[in-house]
Amino acid sequence: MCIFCKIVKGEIPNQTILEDENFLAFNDINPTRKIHVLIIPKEHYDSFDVIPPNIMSGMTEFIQKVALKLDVKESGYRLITNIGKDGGQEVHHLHFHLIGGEPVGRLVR
Ligand code: IU
Repeated sequence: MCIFCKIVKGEIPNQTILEDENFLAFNDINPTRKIHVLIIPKEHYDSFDVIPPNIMSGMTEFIQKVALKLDVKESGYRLITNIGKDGGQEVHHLHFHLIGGEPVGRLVR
């Protein structure tokens, strides 16, 4: 079973920010910004690339609630989802990184 599925089942502890029947938001174990939260569907999908489109509407609504709870709606934040090898994905259970709490900087090469 994948590590995020174990987190969903409560077999590995996490710092939960928000949870509902279908989604979970928890602090990244290795934060890169003041706020670094991972948002996942409880059901396992390897990545954004393979999720049914209808999952995204619930996910969008949930992410907006997470942003509200983190109080970053006014200041702004960045959402990232890494996909596959070139995308730098390390955990193969779909997750969005929500980072913020400070200016996160531009995407530069
Ligand atoms: P990526 O998009 O797959 O590269 O990101 C995986 C993230 O999952 C990364 O930021 C890790 O710090 C984070 N993480 C975690 O929060 N808890 C864990 O048990 C593991 C990884 I493994």
